[in-house]
Amino acid sequence: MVSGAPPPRRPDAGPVLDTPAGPLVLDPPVVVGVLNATPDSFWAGSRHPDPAAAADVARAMVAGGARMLDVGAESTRQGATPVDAAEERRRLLPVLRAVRAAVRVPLSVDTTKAAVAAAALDEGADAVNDVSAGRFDPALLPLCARRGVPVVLMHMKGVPATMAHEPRSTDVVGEVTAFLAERAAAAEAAGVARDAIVLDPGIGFGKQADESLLLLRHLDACVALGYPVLVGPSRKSFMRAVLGERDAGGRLFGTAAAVALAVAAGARLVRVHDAAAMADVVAVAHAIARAGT
Ligand code: HH2
Repeated sequence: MVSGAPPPRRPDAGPVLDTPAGPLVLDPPVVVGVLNATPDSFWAGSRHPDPAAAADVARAMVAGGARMLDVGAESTRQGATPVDAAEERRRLLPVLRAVRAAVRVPLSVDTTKAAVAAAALDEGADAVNDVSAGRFDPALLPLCARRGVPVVLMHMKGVPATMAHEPRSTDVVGEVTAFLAERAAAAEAAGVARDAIVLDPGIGFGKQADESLLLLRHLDACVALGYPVLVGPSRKSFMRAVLGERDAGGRLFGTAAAVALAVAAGARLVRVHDAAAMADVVAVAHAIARAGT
């Protein structure tokens, strides 16, 4: 039987993000390709510190269906050593420049530091992806407000260096949704436009594997906050709970499962390492979720 109406969506759930590169329509959901200008990101296949090689990867991701790219220069993997703003800029800017020259899609910069974000916006980045949701650097949200760019606000418990040892939550879904609502309010109080805010439950960030599974299972609770939701399950270690102790290289199909279910639950953006493969997954999952509506 074909069911009637699609699941109710709040009218303010923002189907478009306005970026300096142009409007980014979030329906169908957007594949965000990950490009890391790092020597130490958790998935070796995402490390592209050489600008020319990064530009080639960016072109290939866009040709494969990525409609946005996220460029970072500081790993946030569990146990990562933090880098200072000068080192982060030194890694990031040549890669960002090369990627900007190579593709037209919106680029976000994956950083928690206002100084790095400002330099990236000056080099042509269009959005900021802050895994600390504006908590690590109080200048970051006001910067996004002044520059009029979208910002991704992500939930993380603790800091990357120690987050593997965070205590379990008794209600991870409630905790994450309350946090995201509070950070969205903080962003709006800092002057960020409501329709420039994207929320992310932060898969793997200071969570046990089963907590990440629960957050994906109940992604509708994040979607119900009324902002576009981004999820980043790509190749992450929460899949160990299901797939066993294989490394990130063995988690492509597990990623596909997480991406498909996230799209069915209403995710508007998926941040992934394998853009072309996940573009197909998103397209089919979205078509199934919308069939008959
Ligand atoms: N995950 C990573 C980094 N940034 N940003 C958002 N908004 N959501 C995520 O899930 C997310 C993120 C970790 O992935 P990656 O960048 O590939 O690894 P590393 O931090 O080791 O560079």
